[in-house]
Amino acid sequence: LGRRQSLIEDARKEREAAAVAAEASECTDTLVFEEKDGKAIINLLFSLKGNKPSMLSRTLKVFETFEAKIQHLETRPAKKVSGSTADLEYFVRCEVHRSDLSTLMSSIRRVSEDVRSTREDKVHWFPSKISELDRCHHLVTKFDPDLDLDHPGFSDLEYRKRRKLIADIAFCYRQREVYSTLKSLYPTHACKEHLQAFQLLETYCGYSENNIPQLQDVSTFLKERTGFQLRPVAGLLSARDFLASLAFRVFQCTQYIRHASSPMHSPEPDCCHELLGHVPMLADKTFAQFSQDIGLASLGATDEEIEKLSTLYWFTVEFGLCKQDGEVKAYGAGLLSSYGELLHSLSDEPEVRPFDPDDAAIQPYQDQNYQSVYFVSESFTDAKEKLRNYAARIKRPFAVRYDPYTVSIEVLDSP
Ligand code: HBI
Ligand code: NLE
Ligand code: FE
Repeated sequence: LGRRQSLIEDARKEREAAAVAAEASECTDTLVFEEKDGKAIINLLFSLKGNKPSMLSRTLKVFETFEAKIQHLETRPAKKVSGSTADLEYFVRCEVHRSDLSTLMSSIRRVSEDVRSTREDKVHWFPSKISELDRCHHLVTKFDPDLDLDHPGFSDLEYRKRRKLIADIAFCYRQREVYSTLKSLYPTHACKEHLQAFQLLETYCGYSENNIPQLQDVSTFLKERTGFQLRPVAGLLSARDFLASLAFRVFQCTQYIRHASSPMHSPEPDCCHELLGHVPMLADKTFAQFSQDIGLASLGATDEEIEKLSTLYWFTVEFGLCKQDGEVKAYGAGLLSSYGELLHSLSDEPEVRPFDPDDAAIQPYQDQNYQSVYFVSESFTDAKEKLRNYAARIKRPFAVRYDPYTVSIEVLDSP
């Protein structure tokens, strides 16, 4: 008991540290208005501590200390925030070394109040160059076996050590069970696009029950088929970051394997899920386009829209069914990587509705166990058209276009 208590205590401390770190990186990422040669331009709003005029010079001193070049300074009537006594707020536009940004921010927070970026009032930062996906690194910690007390592997120290090491041949054993059971179900349960790509992956990419292929080899294969590439990720990302990657045809792949106690279903993504569920589907042209379209629709979207798009993603890319030659087959990766749920989804237990983005985007779901509702599409082409129609109705003050030549996002009609 004492041991468990101290594990819980350690986990709490780590979680707190992670939250502080996440907040720190979050605020500087979203702050930057423009970035050039290691310098960042930021737009800040703050009010004075205790509404004392003398605090203004204290705050400006901080900018001086960091050699931040103030390009614009303005006093404005404060927006009334509850609990705040400030009647004025200050707007500063300045240029600062990117590496000083987070210390500058924490120093300003110490001497003034309600420090925020004007960006927070507008749209969310989103990547516009493929290299900026380096900034899409915000992990959702809820499935981390080191932090989540309910994680099936939480009290299994050996497992947690393995998760940290990630690649280990000892993993092959469970892989074999998952692999061979799923493979025997695919001919009757998987859509034909999956079957075809799976065959190719076995022939050319080292897919087999005794081998977990290298991410790079699989990525090269996909790139030749549909331009999708794989990139390693440590765990569950925020929906915003995960979807942004899809806009560039980049798929973020976990590399650890599910806990051996539940081979037939894992609540979180693992390498079985990515390699057996997602990769074969991403080898299909129409499906690849569908995936990128969701990603493009997510760029700069509001939190509400992200929630809807991620729900749409859930009921299509993860748990979608489709009609093929008069039968219903699975194309969702969450089904194709879980033999428990693959059987369940095509049994007569769950409710099955025709795919309609407006309906699917607001359907409540849980991510711990099998789904109770699935959506069935007429075809990928039909699903893609319906999604495009849905995305076109999302209100954004700009439009985005993906330029495949430069692998970057063009923003049109920027405000
Ligand atoms: N992160 N690594 C990873 N893999 C996923 O499949 C994933 C994610 N973050 C969010 C997410 N999926 C879902 O919220 C989607 O609905 C977007
Ligand atoms: N339930 C899936 C599986 O067991 O492979 C993973 C789903 C990830 C969203
Ligand atoms: Fe997935």
